[in-house]
Amino acid sequence: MLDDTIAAIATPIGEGGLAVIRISGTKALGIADSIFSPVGKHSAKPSAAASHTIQFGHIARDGKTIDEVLVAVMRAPRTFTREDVVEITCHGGILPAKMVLDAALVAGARLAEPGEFTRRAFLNGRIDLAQAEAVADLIHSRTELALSAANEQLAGKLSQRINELRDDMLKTLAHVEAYIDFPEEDIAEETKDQLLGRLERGVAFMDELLQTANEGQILRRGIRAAIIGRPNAGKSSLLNQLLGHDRAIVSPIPGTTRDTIEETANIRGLPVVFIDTAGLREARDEIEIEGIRRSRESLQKAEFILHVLDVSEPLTDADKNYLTEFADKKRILVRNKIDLPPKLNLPDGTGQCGNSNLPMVNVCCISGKGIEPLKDAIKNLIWSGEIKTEMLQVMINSRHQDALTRARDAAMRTIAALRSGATLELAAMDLRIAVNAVGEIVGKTATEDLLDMIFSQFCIGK
Ligand SMILES: Nc1nc2c(ncn2[C@@H]2O[C@H](COP(=O)(O)OP(=O)(O)OP(=O)(O)O)[C@@H](O)[C@H]2O)c(=O)[nH]1
Ligand SMILES: [Mg+2]
Repeated sequence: MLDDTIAAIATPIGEGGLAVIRISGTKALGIADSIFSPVGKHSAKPSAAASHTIQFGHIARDGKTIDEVLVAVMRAPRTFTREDVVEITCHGGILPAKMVLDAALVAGARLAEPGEFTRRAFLNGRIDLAQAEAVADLIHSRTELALSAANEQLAGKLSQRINELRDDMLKTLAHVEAYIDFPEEDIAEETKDQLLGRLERGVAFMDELLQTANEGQILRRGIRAAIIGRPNAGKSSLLNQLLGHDRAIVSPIPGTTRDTIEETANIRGLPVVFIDTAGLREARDEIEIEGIRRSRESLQKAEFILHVLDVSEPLTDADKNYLTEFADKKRILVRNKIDLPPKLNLPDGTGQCGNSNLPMVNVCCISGKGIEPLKDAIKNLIWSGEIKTEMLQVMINSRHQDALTRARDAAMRTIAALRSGATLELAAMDLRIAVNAVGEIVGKTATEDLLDMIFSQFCIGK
């Protein structure tokens, strides 16, 4: 498959200033030659151009000019895919980009699959699998913090630590296997202690990495928070305050929000998807019934809840129901409308959740008072402790988590086997499983299926 030359539009489909068509493979320069005519004495045919230069000219098909373009010529191996790469920058707009791509396809390129450029970068050894995943994370990152974590991973910070771990385990494995090859020699107590020590350090390191999984997930996927409360409590006003712009309609009429509204906000660097819901109450019509059904559905999916209470009104049955119904969810009580005379008396123990106090924040969604402390409370609820840079360097994803969990289990079995004096073959077998599982993270051991799964999540042209 690496023998053919692939092409795709690398920029989003739509109207824009510029669009880029990317071609990679052994025939990239030849294909570019056949569709591109240089203009002016400073431009050359791609095959005659020096590497890493830009040529100006026209793309033509059947003798007719399609567009005026710039062609970047990059020769292997100093390219993203390590193959010859040509990037044609044409005018943005669906038609010019599509026609330039078509010209390249007619000239012999094949349409690239999603993520195929990055897949080639991996197969040709330019980046490992964890770095390839970081490319996708980078593209999808929604906050600067997520972006910086993706950059650390792309730079190979996680890969380096994983490779060290794997090398260390391989050394131990070689040691154990040496004893298997010379069965007349008994493994000395001292050597055994050394091996056990090394394995235990490995497991401790895996535990450290595994602890970043939750935060890694939050940074990549975001975390879902439902805003709930009775009609008119100020849920939509709160959403708007958290987003920093007027997204949802706010009105003094109870039952304003009927459909659920989802928007991502940047909370202290963390992407949080807030879901504004219809206030749960006895529905008056069909639309409201559907709105309330959707609200309940998003409540199920939410990872935590902002419960908005109107302090200018006495507690109602609806409020009480909320307090009991969602008692098992992580939540923050938001006491809204503190600019008005207070009439709300919370029943004893309202702020309690099990043995701990629920975070409670006073806000005014008209002036924005209390919103910053609320953001702090949200950050503290979903991310324990400070956001440390060292942690960002090794933020694992769920695939890494799965591989590390298997590696850890196998390493623990190896430790148990060595301790109990079981056969060394058994210890070696489990240790090999552990080494392979760790290797999956960087792609040292990767099946076709795994690669398909990872690269299919990319967009075409990446
Ligand atoms: N005085 C005061 N009024 C507020 C405050 N926050 C919201 N309001 C008002 O309360 C009313 C209801 O606000 P919304 O944000 O629409 O309330 P909601 O909870 O989304 O209501 P529904 O969508 O109907 O369930 C509006 O008139 C807001 O202007 C506040 O902090 N102080
Ligand atoms: Mg509303």
